[in-house]
Amino acid sequence: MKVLLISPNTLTVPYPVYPIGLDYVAGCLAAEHQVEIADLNIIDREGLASLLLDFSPDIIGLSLRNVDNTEIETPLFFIEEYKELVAWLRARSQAVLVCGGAGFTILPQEIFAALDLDYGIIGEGERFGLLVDALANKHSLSDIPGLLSHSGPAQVPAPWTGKQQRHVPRSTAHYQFYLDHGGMLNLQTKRGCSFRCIYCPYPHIEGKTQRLLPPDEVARTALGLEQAGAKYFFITDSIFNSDIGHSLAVAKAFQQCGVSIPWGGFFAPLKLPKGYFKTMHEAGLKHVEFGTESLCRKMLQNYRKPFQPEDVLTAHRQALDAELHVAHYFLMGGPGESENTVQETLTNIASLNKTVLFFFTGIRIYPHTALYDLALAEDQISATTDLLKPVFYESDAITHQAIEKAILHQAGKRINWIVGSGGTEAAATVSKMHQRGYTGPLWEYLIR
Ligand code: B12
Repeated sequence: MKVLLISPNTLTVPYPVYPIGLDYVAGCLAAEHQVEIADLNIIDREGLASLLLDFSPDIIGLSLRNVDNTEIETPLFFIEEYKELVAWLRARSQAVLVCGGAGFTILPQEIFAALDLDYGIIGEGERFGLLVDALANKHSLSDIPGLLSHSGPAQVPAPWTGKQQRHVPRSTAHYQFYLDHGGMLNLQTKRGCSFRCIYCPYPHIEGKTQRLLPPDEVARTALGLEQAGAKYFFITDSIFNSDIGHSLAVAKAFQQCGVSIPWGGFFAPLKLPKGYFKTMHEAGLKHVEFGTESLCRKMLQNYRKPFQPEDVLTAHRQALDAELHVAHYFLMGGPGESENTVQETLTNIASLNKTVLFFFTGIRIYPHTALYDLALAEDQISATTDLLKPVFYESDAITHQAIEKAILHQAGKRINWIVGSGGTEAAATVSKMHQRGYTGPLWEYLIR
């Protein structure tokens, strides 16, 4: 079979993100199939039309990562673009159209209904290999877990336990766009999230139990990407330090393997062993992005975060002591948020020195979360509410506009307080810096 995998994600906020998911999808295909990857950051419509003509794929796999930008004040919604792309592909190709990806996994039925697709695969993309084999051999598709089709909905599949292999393309052309726009490629060291934060779809996307990749395998992939020109890695794990021992083992493997470029990722401000960040720093860690969400004790409890405000301050200090660049993300407006809880967070933020703060002031309601159940019980949504277009939770004690006003008031002229991802203005600055050869996430230039 000839398989064309397409990444339609051309969003440049906060910077262009390499479509790592498709490397895993390509890696699961049996050797007898031919595979091409078309990344719409690299190839334009004219190029894609030629590829469709020359390669003539039997199956097209579409990676649907982002549904929207989850920003209440400056919303972007991508489904119309995907709809247009699917119609465009249908007009030029007879190929079977299959969709998957993180965004798709959150709202599969809704996206399947909105786009003219043949199949959708919920969850990990490794099942795509089963579909391709079954279609090639005209076998029944009924026992492929998580496969959505016109003959019916699919169950959420159990975590993939078969072979999982990242296909790391050798041609530099495949990466050049990312090398020219910040030099950042990405790495996964494990799948799954066992935290229970009420608003978060990650356990649904990746599974609730953690599956760890062998550290030496991660390090070998990292070295391959470094040799292909990467200047920086982002570790895409939901929370890199949720398994402290594994994160340390990965860091050690980087050192043993000779990985020499800097890297960063998402961390939780948990209680950490002494010297944790120092060891990480020695292995190349440069940027720490803490998913702090609130500095109000009651709100952290309401969100079911596994840490307290004092843990945040300790982890922050430990990271600074290890000479790392530190950012904190805040998610405000959840159940129980009020003027008082917002003020508590803003007051406690004063203790976070030398940092960048990203504020999101509305929480998108995702299915399969405790926030969904709560919004249902509070009649904010009904069982038939279409959540494809973002619906944000409303606290009955404060509006998201009032939260934003309070943040902006407290921020004053400080440039290290950013609401959302910074929008088009930040994207333009990032793009200029990339043109001048700056690499990495770049928020470190805003640290105050
Ligand atoms: C890491 C991450 C980031 C990092 C990325 C850094 C980097 N250099 O890679 C940063 C912080 C920059 C970021 C930014 C944003 N992110 Co983000 N991010 C993630 C996260 C945690 C992991 C994504 C990832 O790479 N996973 C690892 C890879 C291997 O998995 P994968 O791509 O999902 O692919 C697997 C499957 O999905 C599937 N698959 C993928 N493609 C295909 C195709 C087919 C055909 C099939 C069958 C299967 C398949 O197979 C793969 C292997 O199993 C996810 C949440 C999550 N846990 O998934 C959010 C997530 C993807 N992000 C999200 C969003 C919204 C954003 C932003 C728009 C936020 C913002 N306002 O700035 C931006 C967009 C950036 C951009 N340019 O696209 C949302 C998307 C959902 C939505 N509402 O649209 C998610 C799901 C988080 C959430 N809110 O729930 N993000």
